[in-house]
Amino acid sequence: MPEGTVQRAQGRGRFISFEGGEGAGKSTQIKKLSSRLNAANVRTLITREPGGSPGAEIVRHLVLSGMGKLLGPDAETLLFAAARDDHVRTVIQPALAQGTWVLCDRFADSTRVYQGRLGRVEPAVLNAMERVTIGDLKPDLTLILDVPVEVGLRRAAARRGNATADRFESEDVRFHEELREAYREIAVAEPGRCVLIDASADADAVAARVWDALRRRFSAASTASAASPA
Ligand code: T5A
Repeated sequence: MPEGTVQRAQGRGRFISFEGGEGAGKSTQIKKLSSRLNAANVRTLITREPGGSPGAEIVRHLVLSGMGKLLGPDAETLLFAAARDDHVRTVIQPALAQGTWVLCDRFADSTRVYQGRLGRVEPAVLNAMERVTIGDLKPDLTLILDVPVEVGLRRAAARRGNATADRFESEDVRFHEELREAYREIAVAEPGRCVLIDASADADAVAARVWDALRRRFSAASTASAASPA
């Protein structure tokens, strides 16, 4: 979108989460979006889950090492919730309050998909954890990057090089297929918040689709009363 059509952010910042399977290109797109928003005079914070705050980064190390898997899906969900609680309180909320746009690599949808759909953790448990950790905080926009499983796993393997696959990358192909399906279902169920982005093209083409989704969601015309990218 022409940079001029994005309004300068005023008041509370916008909260944008990126979701998708392994190697979908979330980190790559977050960096590109941040640069473009900064060029439009929008202050951004790039962060991630699990992690994003000192306390949550410790939990990240635990879960990605496979420790959470040993404890079982319910306990692993509690670990993600503990990390999110710290991250939301100490990083996300303060940044939004200062008018900064928060670009978050994964958020609560990841728990819904990985622990809920794949780990079979009860929705009641997930709802209770969300009440505690995020309360009313929902992303203003969630971009779900969608790629065929083999493409995502190939990208993740190429980026990893000789390092060992982490706890979730090492799950089988059926796991990743179900993961993709679960994300597509969220996009259909919550069209007001989520946009499904075909992320199989080259990174610049995907970045153009991401920008277009932002323009549609936050342009002056569609958000007359709110702070918009702006
Ligand atoms: N998790 C997380 C849960 O189970 N529950 C939760 O509540 C939360 C929050 C986090 C893991 O934790 C799980 C989910 C995850 O398994 P992570 O290390 O943060 O693990 O990994 P991911 O979030 O999966 O992210 P990845 O780093 O694997 O992938 P990205 O960020 O989607 O992809 P990116 O940008 O690093 O790109 C991967 C490679 O592909 C290239 C890049 O250069 C890079 O080499 N690439 C492209 N190549 C071609 N075309 C494009 N369009 C490309 N875009 C990127």
